[in-house]
Amino acid sequence: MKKVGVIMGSDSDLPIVKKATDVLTSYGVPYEAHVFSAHRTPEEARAFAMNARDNGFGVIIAAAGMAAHLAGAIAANTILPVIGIPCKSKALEGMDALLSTVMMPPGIPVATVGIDAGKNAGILAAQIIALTDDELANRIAKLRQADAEAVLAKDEGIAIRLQDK
Ligand code: RP5
Repeated sequence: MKKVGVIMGSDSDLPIVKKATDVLTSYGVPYEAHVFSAHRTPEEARAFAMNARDNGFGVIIAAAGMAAHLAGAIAANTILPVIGIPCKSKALEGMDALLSTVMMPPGIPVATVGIDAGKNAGILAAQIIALTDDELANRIAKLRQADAEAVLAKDEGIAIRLQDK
């Protein structure tokens, strides 16, 4: 199975990234995590992206906050699909990172999830790996079914909860 590359701009992004790696672990998808910054360690980020395909990666998740150029910088140096997670920071509450990540020029796409949406990034990465792995696709389908059943159980209970005082 191909690996997921999980790159964060700073270790301060770790709580968000952990939501993605927890999903990958629960699906049995291998990953490798690094701290590379588009601005502070651009050469390392570039080298990782350029070699990622040859090094057994199938998709890359890139999480960054503020002027979040990490996902775009990675995408510029690989043809692997790149998933961007815009991370919330104090001043603009993640809008800065969201726009920096999502508004890529034509030709270099970044599949951008919501602000701090690490879980969705993990699921999307697993779905991409599952394109060539039927067992993984089945595991993802089963977990989605379990999620649906949890919502159905809430539906059944909601009338009773509305009567609670
Ligand atoms: C970004 O700047 C990082 O991705 C992080 O979200 C933000 C702040 O970084 P630190 O100052 O916490 O290292 O590059």
